Amino acid sequence: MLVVDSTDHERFTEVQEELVTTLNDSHLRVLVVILANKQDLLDVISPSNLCDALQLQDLPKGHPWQIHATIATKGDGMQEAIVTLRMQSLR
Ligand SMILES: Nc1nc2c(ncn2[C@@H]2O[C@H](COP(=O)(O)OP(=O)(O)OP(=O)(O)O)[C@@H](O)[C@H]2O)c(=O)[nH]1
Ligand SMILES: [Mg+2]
Repeated sequence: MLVVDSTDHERFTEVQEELVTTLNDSHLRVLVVILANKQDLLDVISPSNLCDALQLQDLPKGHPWQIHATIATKGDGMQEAIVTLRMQSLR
């Protein structure tokens, strides 16, 4: 699970690079669940624009991923994201 501060535009490139490095280092082909967090704040990137900013379509080896809009401080979107991860771990 990767939690991204959706207001922190300056760091999307750094996040993208870290994600690719981590996946390249790992032999695991687990689902990556990305939380586009802080969706309650002004000047946020939307989940679909975050997909583009993180170049999720081009992850190494066609790695499976999902993105969820979240507001961690209110719990919004968290249930869905965690249910998805649990279902994946039971497969
Ligand atoms: N409004 C809002 N605040 C949040 C949300 N999720 C976390 N926070 C708050 O964000 C703060 C932490 O911000 P982060 O960006 O995680 O951490 P940071 O201190 O900025 O550290 P770095 O970004 O790693 O440098 C805490 O005060 C949290 O309560 C959210 O969905 N909405
Ligand atoms: Mg921050």
